[in-house]
Amino acid sequence: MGSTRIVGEPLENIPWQPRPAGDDGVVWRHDGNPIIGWNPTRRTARVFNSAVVPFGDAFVGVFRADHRDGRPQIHVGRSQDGLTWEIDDEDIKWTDESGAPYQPFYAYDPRVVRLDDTYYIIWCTDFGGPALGFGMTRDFQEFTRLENLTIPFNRNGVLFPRKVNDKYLLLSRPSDSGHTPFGDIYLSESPDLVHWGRHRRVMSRSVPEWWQAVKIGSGPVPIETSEGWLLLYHGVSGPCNGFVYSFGAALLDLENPAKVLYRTRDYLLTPEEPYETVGFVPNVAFPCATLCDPGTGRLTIYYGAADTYLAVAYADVDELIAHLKENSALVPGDAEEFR
Ligand code: BMA
Repeated sequence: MGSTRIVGEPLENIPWQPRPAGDDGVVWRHDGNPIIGWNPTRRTARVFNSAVVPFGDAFVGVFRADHRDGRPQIHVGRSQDGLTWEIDDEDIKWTDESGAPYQPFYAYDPRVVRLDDTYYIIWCTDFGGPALGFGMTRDFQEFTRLENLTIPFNRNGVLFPRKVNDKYLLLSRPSDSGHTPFGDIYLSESPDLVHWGRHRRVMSRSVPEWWQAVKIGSGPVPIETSEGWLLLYHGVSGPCNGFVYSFGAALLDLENPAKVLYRTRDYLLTPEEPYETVGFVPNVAFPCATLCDPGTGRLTIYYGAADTYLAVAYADVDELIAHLKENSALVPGDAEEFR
């Protein structure tokens, strides 16, 4: 571990493989990818863009699972090693705050963040159009649905893992009702996780770097480091036959995360392997979660591949941040607060 200090609890059992000899990438793939393949449970056809967190001495996940009727739902799964998963065949059963049962019509692309002893789940939900759904659990057995975080249209949301200047912070990506040929990352703050305001545009798509020229969206929960908040995000390019989803990283100012300090000029990972380039939706690498061990700087990235598989990649936080600083390209507006 080098000079970057990472804030977080030790995670000595983090899934990990060293960079293979001859690989000079900042991010490298798990050699057993994909870790979840077609038809993982009786009801589900494909598990992909999913969230993983440490839980006790093992791991728990909230998985995007597209059912065989084609509709996505979110399911819980458990793992001892973070790589081999037992996924529930049933979707999460919610009650609302009054105790009444509630089920979203669809639910996808979950992110999970722990704040104190509560795990908050954000997903894309049906609210007369896609919007950010919100709920909580303490034990991954009982789930309480909370007020939606946004009005439509918004499909990508993630909370920071602590309050900053006494406010909860949410990154999200306002969009439209279709496949959205635009999209920037915004920050909103809240005193109570219910009322959101003081919106800021943080980062916009980047016209010169074509891999992120169509739209960008925040990925996993930002990681607090001495150099800033480390954010992985997906970037989309638009060749003639559809979108291509890659991912990169940014560092946001610790005290004012509306300010971008550095941002990858080149993608960190783009679809290359068969499980990324061939599937239900070809050419998608879509990160929704990371695990990080502050002691070693090991970073394990969970990403959906081709809207079909769940895959894992690895990085070293120190190397990633050094790479970011040396290969950064901000776009106009990035290092300011866009109001
Ligand atoms: C986005 C979301 C993601 C998906 C991606 C590629 O709009 O629906 O869940 O991975 O498209 O299909």
